[in-house]
Amino acid sequence: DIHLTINDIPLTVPEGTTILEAARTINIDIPTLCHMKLHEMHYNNNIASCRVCVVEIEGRRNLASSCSTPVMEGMVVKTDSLRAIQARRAMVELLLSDHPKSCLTCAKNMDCDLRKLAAELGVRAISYEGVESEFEIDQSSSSIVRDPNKCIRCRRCETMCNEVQTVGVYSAMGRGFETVIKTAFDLPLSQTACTFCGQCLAVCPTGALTEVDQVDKVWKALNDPNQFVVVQTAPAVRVALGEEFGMEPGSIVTGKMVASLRRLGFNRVFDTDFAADLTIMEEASELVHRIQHGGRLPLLTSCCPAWVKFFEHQFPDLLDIPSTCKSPHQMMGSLIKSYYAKTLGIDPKSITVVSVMPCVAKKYEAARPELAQSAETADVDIVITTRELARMVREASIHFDHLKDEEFDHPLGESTGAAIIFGTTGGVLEAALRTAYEMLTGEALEKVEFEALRGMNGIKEAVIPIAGKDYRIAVIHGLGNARTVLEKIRAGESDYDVIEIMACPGGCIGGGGQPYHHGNMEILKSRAAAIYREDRAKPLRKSHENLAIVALYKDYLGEPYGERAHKLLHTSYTA
Ligand code: HC1
Ligand code: SF4
Repeated sequence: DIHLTINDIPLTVPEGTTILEAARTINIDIPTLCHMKLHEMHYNNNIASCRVCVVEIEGRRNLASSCSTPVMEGMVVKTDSLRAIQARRAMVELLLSDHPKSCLTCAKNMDCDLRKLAAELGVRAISYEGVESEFEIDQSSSSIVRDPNKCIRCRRCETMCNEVQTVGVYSAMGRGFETVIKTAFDLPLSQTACTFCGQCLAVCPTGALTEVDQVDKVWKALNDPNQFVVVQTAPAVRVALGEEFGMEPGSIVTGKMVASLRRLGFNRVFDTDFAADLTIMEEASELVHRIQHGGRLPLLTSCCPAWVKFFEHQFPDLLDIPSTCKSPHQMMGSLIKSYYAKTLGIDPKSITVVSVMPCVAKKYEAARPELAQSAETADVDIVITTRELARMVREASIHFDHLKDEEFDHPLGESTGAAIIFGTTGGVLEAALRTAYEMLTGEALEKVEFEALRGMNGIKEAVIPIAGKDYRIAVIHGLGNARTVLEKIRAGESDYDVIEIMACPGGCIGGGGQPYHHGNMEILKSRAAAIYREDRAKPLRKSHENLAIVALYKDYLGEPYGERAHKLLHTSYTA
Protein backbone atom coordinates (compact mmCIF):
# COMPACT_ATOMS: atom_id res chain seq x y z
CA ASP A 1 0.00 0.00 0.00
CA ILE A 2 1.03 3.56 -0.69
CA HIS A 3 0.67 6.47 1.76
CA LEU A 4 0.29 10.02 0.47
CA THR A 5 -1.58 13.24 1.12
CA ILE A 6 -3.92 15.01 -1.25
CA ASN A 7 -4.85 18.58 -0.26
CA ASP A 8 -3.41 17.82 3.22
CA ILE A 9 -5.68 14.78 3.67
CA PRO A 10 -3.66 11.63 4.42
CA LEU A 11 -4.75 8.48 2.60
CA THR A 12 -3.62 4.95 1.84
CA VAL A 13 -4.31 3.34 -1.52
CA PRO A 14 -3.07 0.23 -3.34
CA GLU A 15 0.06 0.47 -5.45
CA GLY A 16 -0.64 1.29 -9.08
CA THR A 17 -3.55 3.62 -8.27
CA THR A 18 -3.42 6.89 -10.19
CA ILE A 19 -3.65 10.25 -8.44
CA LEU A 20 -7.03 10.76 -10.14
CA GLU A 21 -8.39 7.49 -8.71
CA ALA A 22 -6.88 8.15 -5.29
CA ALA A 23 -8.48 11.61 -5.14
CA ARG A 24 -11.88 10.12 -5.97
CA THR A 25 -11.69 7.92 -2.87
CA ILE A 26 -11.74 11.08 -0.75
CA ASN A 27 -14.47 12.77 -2.82
CA ILE A 28 -12.24 15.02 -4.86
CA ASP A 29 -13.36 14.75 -8.47
CA ILE A 30 -10.51 16.16 -10.51
CA PRO A 31 -11.98 17.20 -13.88
CA THR A 32 -11.08 15.20 -17.00
CA LEU A 33 -12.06 15.29 -20.66
CA CYS A 34 -10.19 12.49 -22.36
CA HIS A 35 -9.93 10.01 -19.49
CA MET A 36 -12.33 7.08 -19.54
CA LYS A 37 -11.88 3.86 -17.63
CA LEU A 38 -14.34 1.15 -16.74
CA HIS A 39 -12.83 -2.05 -15.46
CA GLU A 40 -15.83 -4.33 -16.05
CA MET A 41 -16.20 -3.15 -19.63
CA HIS A 42 -12.50 -2.86 -20.39
CA TYR A 43 -12.82 0.72 -21.55
CA ASN A 44 -9.55 2.44 -21.08
CA ASN A 45 -8.75 5.70 -22.77
CA ASN A 46 -5.63 6.74 -20.99
CA ILE A 47 -3.79 9.02 -23.36
CA ALA A 48 -3.52 12.04 -21.05
CA SER A 49 -3.97 14.35 -24.01
CA CYS A 50 -6.34 16.99 -22.65
CA ARG A 51 -4.26 17.89 -19.60
CA VAL A 52 -7.31 19.20 -17.82
CA CYS A 53 -6.62 16.93 -14.86
CA VAL A 54 -3.24 18.43 -13.95
CA VAL A 55 -2.20 18.67 -10.29
CA GLU A 56 0.78 19.99 -8.39
CA ILE A 57 3.16 17.50 -6.75
CA GLU A 58 5.56 18.78 -4.09
CA GLY A 59 9.14 18.72 -5.26
CA ARG A 60 8.31 18.50 -8.96
CA ARG A 61 8.74 21.47 -11.25
CA ASN A 62 6.05 20.51 -13.79
CA LEU A 63 2.39 19.89 -13.18
CA ALA A 64 1.40 16.26 -13.67
CA SER A 65 -1.62 14.71 -15.40
CA SER A 66 -3.37 12.99 -12.51
CA CYS A 67 -5.01 10.40 -14.80
CA SER A 68 -1.68 8.94 -15.86
CA THR A 69 0.53 9.50 -12.80
CA PRO A 70 0.61 6.66 -10.30
CA VAL A 71 0.79 7.49 -6.59
CA MET A 72 4.14 7.15 -4.83
CA GLU A 73 5.07 6.69 -1.19
CA GLY A 74 5.09 10.00 0.66
CA MET A 75 3.69 11.99 -2.27
CA VAL A 76 2.23 15.40 -1.41
CA VAL A 77 -0.39 16.40 -3.97
CA LYS A 78 -2.35 19.63 -4.36
CA THR A 79 -5.30 19.44 -6.70
CA ASP A 80 -6.61 22.89 -5.91
CA SER A 81 -3.55 25.12 -5.98
CA LEU A 82 -3.92 28.35 -7.92
CA ARG A 83 -1.33 27.14 -10.39
CA ALA A 84 -3.23 23.91 -11.09
CA ILE A 85 -6.53 25.73 -11.48
CA GLN A 86 -5.01 28.31 -13.80
CA ALA A 87 -3.39 25.61 -15.92
CA ARG A 88 -6.72 23.81 -16.27
CA ARG A 89 -8.46 27.01 -17.21
CA ALA A 90 -5.78 27.71 -19.82
CA MET A 91 -6.22 24.24 -21.33
CA VAL A 92 -9.96 24.74 -21.63
CA GLU A 93 -9.44 28.19 -23.15
CA LEU A 94 -7.06 26.70 -25.67
CA LEU A 95 -9.63 24.06 -26.64
CA LEU A 96 -12.32 26.71 -26.91
CA SER A 97 -10.15 28.93 -29.12
CA ASP A 98 -10.45 26.28 -31.83
CA HIS A 99 -14.06 25.34 -31.11
CA PRO A 100 -17.27 26.67 -32.70
CA LYS A 101 -19.03 29.03 -30.30
CA SER A 102 -22.43 27.54 -31.01
CA CYS A 103 -23.18 26.18 -27.52
CA LEU A 104 -26.64 27.73 -27.42
CA THR A 105 -27.79 25.72 -30.39
CA CYS A 106 -25.59 22.64 -30.08
CA ALA A 107 -27.32 19.25 -29.86
CA LYS A 108 -25.07 18.31 -26.94
CA ASN A 109 -25.69 21.60 -25.15
CA MET A 110 -26.56 20.67 -21.54
CA ASP A 111 -24.72 17.35 -21.86
CA CYS A 112 -21.41 18.74 -23.13
CA ASP A 113 -18.42 18.10 -20.85
CA LEU A 114 -16.41 20.94 -22.39
CA ARG A 115 -19.16 23.50 -21.84
CA LYS A 116 -19.68 22.22 -18.30
CA LEU A 117 -15.98 22.44 -17.55
CA ALA A 118 -15.73 25.98 -18.91
CA ALA A 119 -18.54 26.93 -16.56
CA GLU A 120 -17.10 25.06 -13.56
CA LEU A 121 -13.66 26.57 -14.03
CA GLY A 122 -15.02 30.07 -14.44
CA VAL A 123 -13.66 30.61 -17.94
CA ARG A 124 -15.01 34.07 -18.73
CA ALA A 125 -13.04 35.01 -21.81
CA ILE A 126 -10.94 33.22 -24.39
CA SER A 127 -7.57 34.89 -24.48
CA TYR A 128 -6.12 32.90 -27.36
CA GLU A 129 -6.82 33.90 -30.91
CA GLY A 130 -7.18 30.56 -32.67
CA VAL A 131 -8.00 29.86 -36.26
CA GLU A 132 -11.11 27.71 -36.18
CA SER A 133 -10.91 24.65 -38.37
CA GLU A 134 -13.52 24.19 -41.07
CA PHE A 135 -14.31 20.57 -41.69
CA GLU A 136 -17.28 19.29 -43.57
CA ILE A 137 -20.07 17.86 -41.39
CA ASP A 138 -20.71 14.19 -42.16
CA GLN A 139 -24.44 13.57 -42.47
CA SER A 140 -24.14 10.55 -44.71
CA SER A 141 -25.73 7.97 -42.42
CA SER A 142 -29.24 7.56 -41.04
CA SER A 143 -27.89 7.21 -37.51
CA ILE A 144 -24.93 9.46 -36.69
CA VAL A 145 -23.87 13.02 -37.45
CA ARG A 146 -20.15 13.76 -37.26
CA ASP A 147 -19.05 17.35 -36.85
CA PRO A 148 -15.23 17.28 -36.74
CA ASN A 149 -15.19 21.02 -35.97
CA LYS A 150 -16.38 20.20 -32.46
CA CYS A 151 -13.85 17.41 -31.93
CA ILE A 152 -11.40 18.05 -29.08
CA ARG A 153 -9.19 15.06 -29.97
CA CYS A 154 -9.81 13.25 -26.70
CA ARG A 155 -9.78 9.96 -28.67
CA ARG A 156 -12.58 8.41 -26.62
CA CYS A 157 -14.47 7.51 -29.83
CA GLU A 158 -11.35 5.85 -31.16
CA THR A 159 -10.97 3.73 -28.02
CA MET A 160 -14.62 2.69 -28.09
CA CYS A 161 -14.64 1.87 -31.79
CA ASN A 162 -11.21 0.35 -32.16
CA GLU A 163 -10.61 -1.37 -28.85
CA VAL A 164 -14.01 -2.11 -27.32
CA GLN A 165 -15.94 -2.73 -30.54
CA THR A 166 -12.96 -3.69 -32.77
CA VAL A 167 -14.61 -2.05 -35.75
CA GLY A 168 -11.77 0.39 -36.30
CA VAL A 169 -13.52 3.25 -38.01
CA TYR A 170 -11.53 6.14 -36.53
CA SER A 171 -7.89 7.03 -36.35
CA ALA A 172 -5.96 10.09 -35.35
CA MET A 173 -4.01 11.82 -38.10
CA GLY A 174 -1.34 14.48 -37.56
CA ARG A 175 0.41 15.38 -34.34
CA GLY A 176 -0.18 17.51 -31.28
CA PHE A 177 -2.62 20.33 -31.70
CA GLU A 178 -2.89 19.56 -35.41
CA THR A 179 -4.34 16.12 -34.71
CA VAL A 180 -7.66 15.30 -36.32
CA ILE A 181 -9.74 12.18 -35.81
CA LYS A 182 -10.74 10.82 -39.17
CA THR A 183 -12.28 7.79 -40.78
CA ALA A 184 -10.01 5.76 -43.05
CA PHE A 185 -9.49 7.63 -46.33
CA ASP A 186 -11.70 10.31 -44.82
CA LEU A 187 -14.74 8.42 -46.09
CA PRO A 188 -18.22 9.37 -44.94
CA LEU A 189 -19.45 7.07 -42.13
CA SER A 190 -22.01 5.44 -44.41
CA GLN A 191 -19.19 4.07 -46.55
CA THR A 192 -17.17 2.60 -43.68
CA ALA A 193 -17.70 -0.61 -41.71
CA CYS A 194 -19.40 1.46 -38.99
CA THR A 195 -22.13 -0.60 -37.32
CA PHE A 196 -23.94 2.50 -36.01
CA CYS A 197 -23.78 1.04 -32.51
CA GLY A 198 -23.43 4.60 -31.28
CA GLN A 199 -20.90 3.80 -28.58
CA CYS A 200 -18.61 6.49 -29.94
CA LEU A 201 -21.27 9.13 -29.54
CA ALA A 202 -22.21 7.78 -26.13
CA VAL A 203 -18.75 8.72 -24.85
CA CYS A 204 -18.02 11.81 -26.97
CA PRO A 205 -17.64 14.69 -24.50
CA THR A 206 -18.78 17.35 -27.01
CA GLY A 207 -21.17 17.75 -29.93
CA ALA A 208 -18.73 16.21 -32.41
CA LEU A 209 -20.79 13.01 -32.52
CA THR A 210 -24.56 13.08 -32.16
CA GLU A 211 -27.57 11.11 -33.38
CA VAL A 212 -29.50 12.03 -36.51
CA ASP A 213 -32.32 14.12 -35.08
CA GLN A 214 -35.78 12.99 -36.18
CA VAL A 215 -37.93 14.82 -33.68
CA ASP A 216 -39.39 17.20 -36.23
CA LYS A 217 -40.33 14.33 -38.50
CA VAL A 218 -42.42 12.95 -35.64
CA TRP A 219 -44.03 16.33 -34.96
CA LYS A 220 -44.91 16.57 -38.65
CA ALA A 221 -46.61 13.17 -38.64
CA LEU A 222 -48.48 14.05 -35.44
CA ASN A 223 -49.73 17.25 -37.06
CA ASP A 224 -50.80 15.57 -40.28
CA PRO A 225 -54.57 14.89 -40.17
CA ASN A 226 -54.18 12.16 -42.78
CA GLN A 227 -51.77 10.09 -40.72
CA PHE A 228 -52.67 7.60 -38.00
CA VAL A 229 -49.59 7.68 -35.81
CA VAL A 230 -48.65 4.63 -33.76
CA VAL A 231 -45.75 4.59 -31.31
CA GLN A 232 -43.92 1.65 -29.71
CA THR A 233 -41.35 1.76 -26.92
CA ALA A 234 -38.36 -0.52 -26.41
CA PRO A 235 -37.83 -2.42 -23.14
CA ALA A 236 -34.78 -0.39 -22.08
CA VAL A 237 -36.36 3.05 -22.53
CA ARG A 238 -38.65 2.83 -19.48
CA VAL A 239 -35.77 2.24 -17.06
CA ALA A 240 -33.69 5.21 -18.27
CA LEU A 241 -36.08 7.93 -19.49
CA GLY A 242 -36.66 9.18 -15.95
CA GLU A 243 -33.00 10.22 -15.69
CA GLU A 244 -33.71 12.90 -18.30
CA PHE A 245 -36.17 14.42 -15.82
CA GLY A 246 -33.89 14.29 -12.80
CA MET A 247 -35.03 10.97 -11.41
CA GLU A 248 -32.67 8.41 -9.88
CA PRO A 249 -31.04 5.91 -12.27
CA GLY A 250 -33.09 2.72 -12.10
CA SER A 251 -36.43 4.54 -11.76
CA ILE A 252 -39.12 2.67 -13.69
CA VAL A 253 -41.31 5.16 -15.57
CA THR A 254 -43.39 2.88 -17.81
CA GLY A 255 -46.74 4.42 -16.83
CA LYS A 256 -45.56 8.04 -17.08
CA MET A 257 -43.92 7.32 -20.42
CA VAL A 258 -47.20 5.94 -21.80
CA ALA A 259 -49.10 8.95 -20.42
CA SER A 260 -46.63 11.38 -21.98
CA LEU A 261 -46.90 9.67 -25.39
CA ARG A 262 -50.69 10.04 -25.28
CA ARG A 263 -50.31 13.72 -24.38
CA LEU A 264 -47.99 14.14 -27.36
CA GLY A 265 -50.87 13.00 -29.56
CA PHE A 266 -50.02 9.47 -30.67
CA ASN A 267 -53.15 7.59 -31.78
CA ARG A 268 -51.98 4.32 -30.29
CA VAL A 269 -49.28 3.58 -27.72
CA PHE A 270 -47.96 0.05 -28.21
CA ASP A 271 -45.14 -1.82 -26.57
CA THR A 272 -42.10 -3.30 -28.32
CA ASP A 273 -42.26 -5.79 -25.42
CA PHE A 274 -45.28 -7.39 -27.12
CA ALA A 275 -43.08 -7.99 -30.14
CA ALA A 276 -40.26 -9.23 -27.93
CA ASP A 277 -42.62 -11.97 -26.71
CA LEU A 278 -43.42 -12.68 -30.34
CA THR A 279 -39.71 -12.82 -31.18
CA ILE A 280 -39.27 -15.45 -28.49
CA MET A 281 -42.05 -17.55 -29.98
CA GLU A 282 -40.29 -17.42 -33.35
CA GLU A 283 -36.71 -17.69 -32.13
CA ALA A 284 -37.39 -20.51 -29.67
CA SER A 285 -39.27 -22.36 -32.43
CA GLU A 286 -36.36 -21.79 -34.80
CA LEU A 287 -33.93 -23.12 -32.18
CA VAL A 288 -36.07 -26.18 -31.47
CA HIS A 289 -36.41 -26.72 -35.23
CA ARG A 290 -32.65 -26.60 -35.72
CA ILE A 291 -32.08 -28.93 -32.75
CA GLN A 292 -34.67 -31.45 -33.93
CA HIS A 293 -33.78 -31.34 -37.64
CA GLY A 294 -30.00 -31.28 -37.40
CA GLY A 295 -29.80 -27.61 -38.39
CA ARG A 296 -26.64 -25.59 -37.97
CA LEU A 297 -25.71 -24.56 -34.44
CA PRO A 298 -24.98 -22.28 -32.69
CA LEU A 299 -28.00 -20.13 -33.28
CA LEU A 300 -27.08 -16.48 -32.84
CA THR A 301 -29.67 -13.92 -31.77
CA SER A 302 -30.44 -11.24 -34.34
CA CYS A 303 -32.30 -8.43 -32.61
CA CYS A 304 -29.35 -6.04 -32.36
CA PRO A 305 -28.92 -4.16 -35.68
CA ALA A 306 -25.35 -3.07 -34.96
CA TRP A 307 -24.41 -6.67 -34.32
CA VAL A 308 -26.18 -7.71 -37.54
CA LYS A 309 -24.23 -5.13 -39.55
CA PHE A 310 -21.03 -6.24 -37.82
CA PHE A 311 -21.41 -9.89 -38.81
CA GLU A 312 -22.50 -8.98 -42.33
CA HIS A 313 -19.29 -6.98 -42.79
CA GLN A 314 -16.85 -9.04 -40.80
CA PHE A 315 -18.13 -12.63 -40.99
CA PRO A 316 -19.84 -12.93 -44.39
CA ASP A 317 -18.97 -16.63 -44.39
CA LEU A 318 -21.17 -17.25 -41.33
CA LEU A 319 -24.41 -15.68 -42.55
CA ASP A 320 -26.34 -18.91 -42.14
CA ILE A 321 -25.99 -19.14 -38.36
CA PRO A 322 -27.78 -16.05 -37.06
CA SER A 323 -31.47 -16.45 -36.39
CA THR A 324 -33.59 -15.15 -39.27
CA CYS A 325 -35.92 -13.39 -36.85
CA LYS A 326 -36.37 -9.69 -37.49
CA SER A 327 -35.81 -7.58 -34.41
CA PRO A 328 -38.83 -7.04 -32.19
CA HIS A 329 -39.55 -3.44 -33.23
CA GLN A 330 -39.40 -4.47 -36.91
CA MET A 331 -41.79 -7.36 -36.20
CA MET A 332 -44.09 -4.84 -34.57
CA GLY A 333 -43.84 -2.54 -37.61
CA SER A 334 -44.69 -5.45 -39.93
CA LEU A 335 -47.72 -6.37 -37.86
CA ILE A 336 -48.99 -2.81 -37.62
CA LYS A 337 -48.75 -2.31 -41.38
CA SER A 338 -50.49 -5.63 -42.11
CA TYR A 339 -52.61 -7.20 -39.39
CA TYR A 340 -53.42 -4.03 -37.48
CA ALA A 341 -54.01 -1.91 -40.60
CA LYS A 342 -56.55 -4.52 -41.67
CA THR A 343 -58.20 -4.51 -38.24
CA LEU A 344 -58.58 -0.73 -38.43
CA GLY A 345 -59.48 -0.71 -42.10
CA ILE A 346 -56.76 1.86 -42.82
CA ASP A 347 -54.37 1.90 -45.78
CA PRO A 348 -50.88 1.10 -44.42
CA LYS A 349 -49.57 4.19 -46.22
CA SER A 350 -51.71 6.32 -43.91
CA ILE A 351 -50.13 4.80 -40.81
CA THR A 352 -46.89 6.21 -39.42
CA VAL A 353 -45.03 3.85 -37.09
CA VAL A 354 -42.64 5.54 -34.67
CA SER A 355 -40.22 3.49 -32.55
CA VAL A 356 -38.72 4.94 -29.37
CA MET A 357 -35.43 3.10 -28.92
CA PRO A 358 -32.33 3.26 -26.68
CA CYS A 359 -30.33 2.84 -29.85
CA VAL A 360 -29.11 4.86 -32.82
CA ALA A 361 -28.53 1.77 -35.03
CA LYS A 362 -32.29 1.23 -35.01
CA LYS A 363 -32.54 4.34 -37.22
CA TYR A 364 -30.33 2.65 -39.79
CA GLU A 365 -32.14 -0.67 -39.36
CA ALA A 366 -35.55 0.84 -40.05
CA ALA A 367 -34.21 2.24 -43.31
CA ARG A 368 -32.96 -1.17 -44.57
CA PRO A 369 -35.07 -1.72 -47.70
CA GLU A 370 -35.49 -5.49 -47.36
CA LEU A 371 -37.29 -4.98 -44.05
CA ALA A 372 -40.23 -3.22 -45.70
CA GLN A 373 -43.23 -5.21 -46.92
CA SER A 374 -43.76 -2.91 -49.87
CA ALA A 375 -41.72 -0.31 -51.69
CA GLU A 376 -44.31 2.31 -50.84
CA THR A 377 -44.11 2.30 -47.08
CA ALA A 378 -41.53 1.25 -44.52
CA ASP A 379 -42.59 -1.01 -41.65
CA VAL A 380 -41.09 1.40 -39.14
CA ASP A 381 -41.17 4.95 -40.48
CA ILE A 382 -39.28 6.91 -37.83
CA VAL A 383 -36.98 5.96 -34.97
CA ILE A 384 -36.24 8.35 -32.14
CA THR A 385 -33.97 7.71 -29.19
CA THR A 386 -34.78 7.88 -25.48
CA ARG A 387 -33.08 11.30 -25.46
CA GLU A 388 -35.15 12.54 -28.39
CA LEU A 389 -38.37 11.45 -26.69
CA ALA A 390 -37.33 13.37 -23.58
CA ARG A 391 -36.83 16.42 -25.74
CA MET A 392 -40.28 16.09 -27.28
CA VAL A 393 -41.76 15.92 -23.80
CA ARG A 394 -39.90 19.13 -22.92
CA GLU A 395 -40.86 20.84 -26.16
CA ALA A 396 -44.49 20.06 -25.37
CA SER A 397 -44.03 21.53 -21.85
CA ILE A 398 -45.26 18.34 -20.21
CA HIS A 399 -44.43 18.06 -16.52
CA PHE A 400 -43.19 14.47 -16.79
CA ASP A 401 -42.76 13.59 -13.13
CA HIS A 402 -46.29 14.76 -12.27
CA LEU A 403 -47.97 12.52 -14.87
CA LYS A 404 -50.31 9.78 -13.61
CA ASP A 405 -49.45 6.29 -14.80
CA GLU A 406 -51.34 5.02 -17.84
CA GLU A 407 -51.49 1.63 -19.58
CA PHE A 408 -50.43 0.65 -23.08
CA ASP A 409 -53.16 0.15 -25.68
CA HIS A 410 -54.50 -3.32 -26.50
CA PRO A 411 -53.69 -5.77 -27.97
CA LEU A 412 -50.17 -4.85 -29.08
CA GLY A 413 -49.36 -3.46 -25.67
CA GLU A 414 -49.59 -6.74 -23.76
CA SER A 415 -46.35 -8.31 -22.56
CA THR A 416 -44.74 -10.67 -20.08
CA GLY A 417 -41.66 -10.41 -17.87
CA ALA A 418 -39.71 -12.36 -20.50
CA ALA A 419 -40.02 -9.41 -22.87
CA ILE A 420 -38.81 -6.67 -20.56
CA ILE A 421 -35.53 -8.46 -19.84
CA PHE A 422 -34.59 -8.16 -23.53
CA GLY A 423 -33.35 -4.73 -22.51
CA THR A 424 -30.30 -5.98 -20.61
CA THR A 425 -27.47 -8.32 -21.54
CA GLY A 426 -28.51 -11.96 -21.10
CA GLY A 427 -32.21 -11.20 -21.22
CA VAL A 428 -32.99 -12.42 -24.71
CA LEU A 429 -31.57 -15.86 -24.02
CA GLU A 430 -33.12 -16.09 -20.58
CA ALA A 431 -36.47 -15.29 -22.17
CA ALA A 432 -35.87 -17.80 -24.98
CA LEU A 433 -34.93 -20.53 -22.49
CA ARG A 434 -38.11 -19.99 -20.50
CA THR A 435 -40.06 -20.91 -23.64
CA ALA A 436 -37.69 -23.39 -25.32
CA TYR A 437 -37.51 -25.42 -22.11
CA GLU A 438 -41.27 -25.95 -22.12
CA MET A 439 -41.32 -26.65 -25.87
CA LEU A 440 -38.60 -29.29 -25.56
CA THR A 441 -39.79 -30.99 -22.36
CA GLY A 442 -43.54 -30.42 -22.43
CA GLU A 443 -43.20 -29.61 -18.72
CA ALA A 444 -43.68 -26.40 -16.79
CA LEU A 445 -40.48 -24.55 -15.91
CA GLU A 446 -40.67 -23.77 -12.19
CA LYS A 447 -37.71 -21.49 -11.68
CA VAL A 448 -37.69 -18.92 -14.47
CA GLU A 449 -34.49 -17.08 -13.47
CA PHE A 450 -31.26 -18.14 -15.17
CA GLU A 451 -28.77 -16.32 -12.96
CA ALA A 452 -25.70 -17.54 -14.86
CA LEU A 453 -26.76 -15.37 -17.80
CA ARG A 454 -27.00 -12.18 -15.73
CA GLY A 455 -24.42 -9.57 -14.80
CA MET A 456 -21.91 -7.41 -16.59
CA ASN A 457 -19.16 -9.87 -17.61
CA GLY A 458 -18.39 -9.42 -21.30
CA ILE A 459 -18.65 -13.14 -22.07
CA LYS A 460 -20.90 -15.28 -19.87
CA GLU A 461 -21.16 -19.02 -20.34
CA ALA A 462 -23.46 -21.70 -18.98
CA VAL A 463 -24.34 -25.32 -19.54
CA ILE A 464 -28.07 -25.88 -19.14
CA PRO A 465 -29.57 -29.36 -19.10
CA ILE A 466 -32.93 -29.66 -20.88
CA ALA A 467 -34.70 -32.96 -21.56
CA GLY A 468 -31.59 -35.03 -20.95
CA LYS A 469 -29.24 -32.99 -23.12
CA ASP A 470 -26.74 -30.34 -22.05
CA TYR A 471 -27.03 -27.06 -23.95
CA ARG A 472 -24.01 -24.79 -24.14
CA ILE A 473 -24.98 -21.19 -23.93
CA ALA A 474 -23.03 -17.96 -24.24
CA VAL A 475 -24.08 -14.37 -23.69
CA ILE A 476 -21.90 -11.65 -25.14
CA HIS A 477 -22.03 -7.89 -25.08
CA GLY A 478 -19.60 -5.57 -26.81
CA LEU A 479 -18.56 -6.29 -30.41
CA GLY A 480 -14.93 -6.99 -29.51
CA ASN A 481 -16.10 -9.88 -27.33
CA ALA A 482 -18.34 -11.02 -30.17
CA ARG A 483 -15.38 -11.06 -32.54
CA THR A 484 -13.41 -13.30 -30.16
CA VAL A 485 -16.18 -15.89 -30.08
CA LEU A 486 -17.04 -15.61 -33.80
CA GLU A 487 -13.43 -16.28 -34.70
CA LYS A 488 -13.56 -19.46 -32.64
CA ILE A 489 -16.73 -20.53 -34.43
CA ARG A 490 -15.10 -19.81 -37.79
CA ALA A 491 -12.11 -21.95 -36.78
CA GLY A 492 -14.42 -24.77 -35.71
CA GLU A 493 -13.24 -24.44 -32.12
CA SER A 494 -16.54 -23.66 -30.48
CA ASP A 495 -19.29 -26.00 -29.36
CA TYR A 496 -21.99 -23.54 -28.31
CA ASP A 497 -25.59 -24.29 -29.16
CA VAL A 498 -26.95 -20.79 -28.81
CA ILE A 499 -25.40 -17.37 -28.30
CA GLU A 500 -26.89 -13.98 -27.50
CA ILE A 501 -24.98 -11.03 -28.82
CA MET A 502 -25.62 -7.35 -28.16
CA ALA A 503 -23.31 -4.67 -29.49
CA CYS A 504 -23.47 -2.26 -26.59
CA PRO A 505 -21.82 -2.87 -23.25
CA GLY A 506 -24.67 -3.76 -20.89
CA GLY A 507 -27.04 -4.52 -23.77
CA CYS A 508 -29.77 -2.06 -24.77
CA ILE A 509 -29.73 -0.33 -21.36
CA GLY A 510 -26.30 1.00 -22.40
CA GLY A 511 -27.40 1.89 -25.94
CA GLY A 512 -26.10 4.91 -27.80
CA GLY A 513 -29.50 6.61 -27.60
CA GLN A 514 -29.89 6.45 -23.83
CA PRO A 515 -29.42 9.35 -21.42
CA TYR A 516 -25.65 9.86 -21.25
CA HIS A 517 -24.18 7.76 -18.46
CA HIS A 518 -20.76 9.47 -18.63
CA GLY A 519 -19.00 6.15 -18.13
CA ASN A 520 -20.65 5.53 -14.77
CA MET A 521 -21.05 1.80 -14.39
CA GLU A 522 -23.38 2.20 -11.42
CA ILE A 523 -25.96 3.81 -13.69
CA LEU A 524 -25.96 0.79 -16.00
CA LYS A 525 -26.26 -1.56 -13.03
CA SER A 526 -29.23 0.41 -11.68
CA ARG A 527 -30.96 0.22 -15.05
CA ALA A 528 -30.37 -3.55 -15.22
CA ALA A 529 -31.71 -4.00 -11.69
CA ALA A 530 -34.84 -2.05 -12.69
CA ILE A 531 -35.34 -4.38 -15.67
CA TYR A 532 -35.27 -7.43 -13.39
CA ARG A 533 -37.62 -5.71 -10.91
CA GLU A 534 -40.11 -5.06 -13.69
CA ASP A 535 -39.84 -8.75 -14.74
CA ARG A 536 -40.55 -9.96 -11.18
CA ALA A 537 -43.56 -7.68 -10.91
CA LYS A 538 -45.26 -9.11 -14.01
CA PRO A 539 -48.00 -11.70 -13.41
CA LEU A 540 -46.82 -13.64 -16.48
CA ARG A 541 -43.12 -14.23 -17.12
CA LYS A 542 -43.02 -16.57 -20.12
CA SER A 543 -43.63 -15.31 -23.64
CA HIS A 544 -45.85 -18.21 -24.69
CA GLU A 545 -48.26 -17.33 -21.87
CA ASN A 546 -48.97 -13.91 -23.39
CA LEU A 547 -52.67 -14.27 -24.28
CA ALA A 548 -52.55 -11.57 -26.93
CA ILE A 549 -49.75 -13.50 -28.64
CA VAL A 550 -51.70 -16.76 -28.45
CA ALA A 551 -54.69 -14.98 -30.02
CA LEU A 552 -52.53 -13.41 -32.74
CA TYR A 553 -51.27 -16.82 -33.85
CA LYS A 554 -54.77 -18.28 -33.73
CA ASP A 555 -56.48 -15.45 -35.60
CA TYR A 556 -53.83 -14.33 -38.03
CA LEU A 557 -50.33 -15.79 -38.08
CA GLY A 558 -51.05 -19.53 -37.91
CA GLU A 559 -48.21 -21.67 -36.55
CA PRO A 560 -45.08 -20.15 -34.99
CA TYR A 561 -42.26 -20.37 -37.55
CA GLY A 562 -44.96 -21.13 -40.14
CA GLU A 563 -45.60 -19.61 -43.55
CA ARG A 564 -47.19 -16.28 -42.70
CA ALA A 565 -44.82 -15.85 -39.76
CA HIS A 566 -41.92 -16.33 -42.16
CA LYS A 567 -43.22 -13.75 -44.56
CA LEU A 568 -43.83 -11.10 -41.91
CA LEU A 569 -41.38 -11.80 -39.12
CA HIS A 570 -38.21 -13.20 -40.68
CA THR A 571 -35.49 -11.75 -42.86
CA SER A 572 -32.24 -12.68 -44.57
CA TYR A 573 -28.70 -11.27 -44.51
CA THR A 574 -26.34 -9.96 -47.14
CA ALA A 575 -22.59 -9.70 -47.15
FE1 HC1 B 1 -33.41 -3.47 -27.63
FE2 HC1 B 1 -34.92 -5.11 -28.77
S1 HC1 B 1 -34.10 -5.38 -26.71
S2 HC1 B 1 -32.83 -4.61 -29.52
O1 HC1 B 1 -31.81 -3.80 -26.97
O2 HC1 B 1 -34.67 -6.95 -29.22
O3 HC1 B 1 -32.92 -0.98 -29.15
O4 HC1 B 1 -34.53 -2.02 -25.33
O5 HC1 B 1 -36.13 -2.58 -28.50
O6 HC1 B 1 -36.17 -4.35 -31.48
O7 HC1 B 1 -37.58 -5.72 -27.59
C1 HC1 B 1 -33.04 -1.87 -28.49
C2 HC1 B 1 -34.01 -2.53 -26.18
C3 HC1 B 1 -35.24 -3.31 -28.36
C4 HC1 B 1 -35.73 -4.72 -30.44
C5 HC1 B 1 -36.64 -5.48 -28.12
FE1 SF4 C 1 -17.47 2.64 -34.31
FE2 SF4 C 1 -19.92 2.12 -33.30
FE3 SF4 C 1 -19.10 4.64 -33.58
FE4 SF4 C 1 -19.60 3.18 -35.75
S1 SF4 C 1 -21.08 3.82 -34.20
S2 SF4 C 1 -17.87 4.53 -35.47
S3 SF4 C 1 -18.97 1.14 -35.07
S4 SF4 C 1 -18.23 3.08 -32.20
